[in-house]
Amino acid sequence: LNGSWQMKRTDKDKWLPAFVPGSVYNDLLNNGMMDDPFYRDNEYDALLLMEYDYEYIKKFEITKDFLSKKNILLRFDGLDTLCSIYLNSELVGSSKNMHRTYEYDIKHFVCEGENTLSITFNSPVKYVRQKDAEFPLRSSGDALSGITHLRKAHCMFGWDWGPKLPDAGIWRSVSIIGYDLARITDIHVRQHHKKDHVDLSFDVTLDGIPAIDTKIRIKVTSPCLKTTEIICDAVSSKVNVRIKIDDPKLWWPNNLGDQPLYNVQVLLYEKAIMVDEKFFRIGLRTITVNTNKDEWGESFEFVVNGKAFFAMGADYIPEDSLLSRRTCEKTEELIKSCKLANFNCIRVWGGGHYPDDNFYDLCDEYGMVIWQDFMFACGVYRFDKDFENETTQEAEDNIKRLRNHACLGLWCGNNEQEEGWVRWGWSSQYTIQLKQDYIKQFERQLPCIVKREDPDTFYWPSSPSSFGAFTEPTSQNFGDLHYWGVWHGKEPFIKYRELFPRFMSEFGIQSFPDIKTVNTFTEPGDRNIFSPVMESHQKNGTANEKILYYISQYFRFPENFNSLIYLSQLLQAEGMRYGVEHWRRNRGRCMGAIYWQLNDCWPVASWSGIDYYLRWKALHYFAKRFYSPVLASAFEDGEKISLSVTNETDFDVTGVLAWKLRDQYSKVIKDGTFDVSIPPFLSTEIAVLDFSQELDTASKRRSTYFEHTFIVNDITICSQSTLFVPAKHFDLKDPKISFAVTDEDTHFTLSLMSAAFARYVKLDISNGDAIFNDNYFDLHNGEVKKIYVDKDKITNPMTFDEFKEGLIILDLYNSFE
Ligand code: BMA
Repeated sequence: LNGSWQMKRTDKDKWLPAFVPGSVYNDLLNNGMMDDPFYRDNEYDALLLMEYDYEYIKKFEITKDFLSKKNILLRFDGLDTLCSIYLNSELVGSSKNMHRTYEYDIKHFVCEGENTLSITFNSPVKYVRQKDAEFPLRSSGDALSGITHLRKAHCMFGWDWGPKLPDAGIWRSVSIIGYDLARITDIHVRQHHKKDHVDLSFDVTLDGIPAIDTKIRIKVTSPCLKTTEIICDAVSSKVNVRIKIDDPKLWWPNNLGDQPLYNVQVLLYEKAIMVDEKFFRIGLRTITVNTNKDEWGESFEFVVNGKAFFAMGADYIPEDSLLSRRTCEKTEELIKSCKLANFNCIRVWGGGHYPDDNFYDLCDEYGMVIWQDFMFACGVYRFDKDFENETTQEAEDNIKRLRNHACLGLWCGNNEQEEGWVRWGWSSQYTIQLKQDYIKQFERQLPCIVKREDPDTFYWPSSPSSFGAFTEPTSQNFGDLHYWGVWHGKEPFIKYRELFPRFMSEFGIQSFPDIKTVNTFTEPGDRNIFSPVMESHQKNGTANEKILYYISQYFRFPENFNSLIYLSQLLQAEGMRYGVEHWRRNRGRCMGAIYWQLNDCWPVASWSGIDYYLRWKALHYFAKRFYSPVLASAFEDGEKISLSVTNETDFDVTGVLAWKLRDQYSKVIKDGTFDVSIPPFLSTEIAVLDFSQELDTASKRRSTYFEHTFIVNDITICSQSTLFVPAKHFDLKDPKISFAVTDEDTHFTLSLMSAAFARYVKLDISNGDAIFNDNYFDLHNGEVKKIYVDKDKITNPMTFDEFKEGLIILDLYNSFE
């Protein structure tokens, strides 16, 4: 029943054309009834539109043949949120949970010929306001009050990076299902890995009572197209089928191996006629989280196929505040960008909605292990019978939908609830009953459901947590940690180096999005961070002040608006680098660094590394380097530099670690090399170099930098410069960057040179968007740096001349006067 519908505000008469799946905002926009809520500060008018109720209507035909089916169901993959459903003017049902799928028996409501389906959506804003008045519950300070009463993506009501746009509507597919005897409702695949084969166990659930001659056929096709198949009788509504897979091709996280996927087809036959069919893919792997006692406390590490690996990635939020604007193509671009930046893990944060199937399909394909929060975040919930029932069904729906995915690594109860009870004063604000409700929900209900529906996936009560039961949720030595002293607490980046968490699941620094992104929502007069429009695209009240504060700590005062954006992105990227490199140097003790946050849901200043238009900020380019499987990093301490190599691969890495001490014109003052061989999955300190003699005056410290490169098989795999003073105090000289561009078959090649040390060289094109193989890099006088741009990574196809003309180069020296 997707496609064209009609809609109207219930207090108006005029019906408007509508599109399903979609949303109220989407339809109002398409009908010219509202302005784009992302533009300037239109958001506030859009919010007012959600004070009303909206009705959707569709007429459709039912044939005599279809009507004769014994069972006819109306299925909704997603309804947002409070609504009543009428078929031919009779109430079929109502729903109040955006995160669930609904099926209604409509056999007795449908008729032959024309039928009318109508759905009325009630104002979510009025609902939460009323609920909050009846029973006030705290939730994120940046959102409307009362939102934890409603099972609707919390961040739709506002967040510290998100607008208040609590849209409504039919956000996923609607369909009618007709069948006579049985249909497949669910398939659970479990894997038993043996020495040389994998036993797959399929639990197939059928709806209805299978007839005597009902059969199930399961076909599993390997990546090299070898099919193994079994046909068996379906004697009851629960059927177990086992298939042995010889010579299994194992699935691995990105950079640890390939992601072979097996096609699975489950077919249902009645009297030799195929009546239902399900198709999906699986990856053969075991995946769990190890929590073993050790010298520091307890480990917290993902283990795939018996191998513990260091998780590297970012926290994911909903991709679009207007759900109708999300597309498979955009999701693919996002996940591809994660792969390009060497991610192997993504945490789906609990304040949004459960992503679509295609998100998980892509994570299967690109090797992203998913830390999956249940959708509860930063607020107090009232766990009454009704809420328990809703959340049980919601958890079951989503676990069943996602549990066969290769990428699914962990279920987590919620985001920051346990921390909220322990550290944010909730215990003194709320009754003991509500505190007990927390335990009931996250330490009894959800783990029980996970154990029942997906016993092979690890359950973790909260992020962050240590032991559960309100016991030191933010301990460094147990479980995962969120750390916000840097940023919210304005601590310096080096503070990260004092932390030794077992798994860092959130830490972040804000920045402004690219100027091209800013241009999409501003008029020229708005382009000042304190203008009303820029402030309304900055949802963290004190963040602009913090960005300026951090700039003052590390950089000089920016020359203009564009330089301010550039510096804000460098701050963010450098901050994250400080943390990640340190935790990777401490691999073993720490086994994950997931920074806040991967993406944006609208154009905004935020902690994201990729903005709403999927433009990479400096952070994402930095991530590509600091998440590189083999990382050579420098730790500066006064005039000393410690060099380490971290090997997150399954093979020995042998190479040459070369270093140079250079002046600001890149003249080499001193240099050296180390032959290095690092065993798999290990981090080692290679050397500590002391330059106190060479750097005995402030002026030398301000004009000398350290460069290191790691070369494996004649290929430079890491290259980085380190300063001995904050960048603002470094005596940069005009690098007078020059370049040549050549047009190769599939890419443009840039050859860049500089007349002095050039710091953080940023490449961009004004007439499109491109992903460069490297960016925000340093140039050393006397060396040519080659940069490649795949032509297919440029958003709009362009000629060589257009590319050359559009090229923009910025560097630190040119960011201030
Ligand atoms: C974390 C997240 C979000 C928030 C972010 C930045 O705690 O869980 O709630 O957006 O901090 O403040």
